[in-house]
Amino acid sequence: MQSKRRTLLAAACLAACFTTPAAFAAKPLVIGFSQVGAESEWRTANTVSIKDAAKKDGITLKFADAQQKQENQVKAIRSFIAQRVDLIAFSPVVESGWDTVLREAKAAKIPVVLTDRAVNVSDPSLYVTFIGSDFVEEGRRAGRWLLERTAKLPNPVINIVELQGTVGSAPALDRKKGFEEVIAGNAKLKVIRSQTGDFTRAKGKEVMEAFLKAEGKKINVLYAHNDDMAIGAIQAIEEAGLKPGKDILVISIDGVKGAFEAMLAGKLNVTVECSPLLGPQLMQLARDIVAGKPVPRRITTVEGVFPAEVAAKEFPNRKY
Ligand code: GYE
Repeated sequence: MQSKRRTLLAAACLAACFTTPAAFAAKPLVIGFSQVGAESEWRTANTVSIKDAAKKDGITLKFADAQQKQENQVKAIRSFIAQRVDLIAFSPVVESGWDTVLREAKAAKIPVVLTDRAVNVSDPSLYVTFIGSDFVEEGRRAGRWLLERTAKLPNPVINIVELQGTVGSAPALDRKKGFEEVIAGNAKLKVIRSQTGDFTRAKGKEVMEAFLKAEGKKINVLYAHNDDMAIGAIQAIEEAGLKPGKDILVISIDGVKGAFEAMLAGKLNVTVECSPLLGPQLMQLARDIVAGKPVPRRITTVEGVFPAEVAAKEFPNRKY
């Protein structure tokens, strides 16, 4: 009897103790986020989405910009581990070379979430989940648009130049792969030059200038792995006295406002959507993971394709 009463009292006290405001006030969640850099309109929108979502949810965000260098990301992750953040999220600039630092995070029992880009690691338990687009599918969508667009053209051969994203990055590897997979079935379509433009406008322009110098009017199509490189290349095409969107078909990926403006000006033919608005989902995931809830291993962003013909109608709806 006595001991039963004591147990009840203890239970009441426990409940009371944990419901007093001071004891209950949960500490705000702390997330360390290592961003790739600020190389494109897409990236800027992604950073804004993550910062805004953290602020809205009362989450403390420690944000580090790696300026497109893996070594800076490794340093940032180590510093998040040292600060004992609740969760680490990062968008890995390249796919490989993450095993060591992710093992350090695991040893410190800090969960890791990948956003936007994937990694290649030997042990899949080194991260909890990956949220982002299916880049191979984006490449396929770009390829399918080209197949359809060129199906009726009389040209015996259609020469394509490709501006790749950052060397070794998931979107560059996958967008190349998906596109190649689709056009492989059509002997008319040939990639005659393919080089990296590092996802930036300046590099896109520079490399397109070199392509034009080498191949001149032979080029029928430009496939750029992101809008920024396409926008830079459009300038190079115009400076060479050609009409982007007409003399050279221009295909790119992301769907940023700059791409819609280029489509409205008749200089870009299509953009394949890749959404950077990952912030709200990331915050929700972080809360669930820290609370011990199970989360899916892969969360794929839902996206569309926007050809120039729908640009005017879609433009007002664009959020980035
Ligand atoms: O397409 C590009 C950016 O990883 C999906 O990185 C992202 C890519 C995006 O620089 O514009």
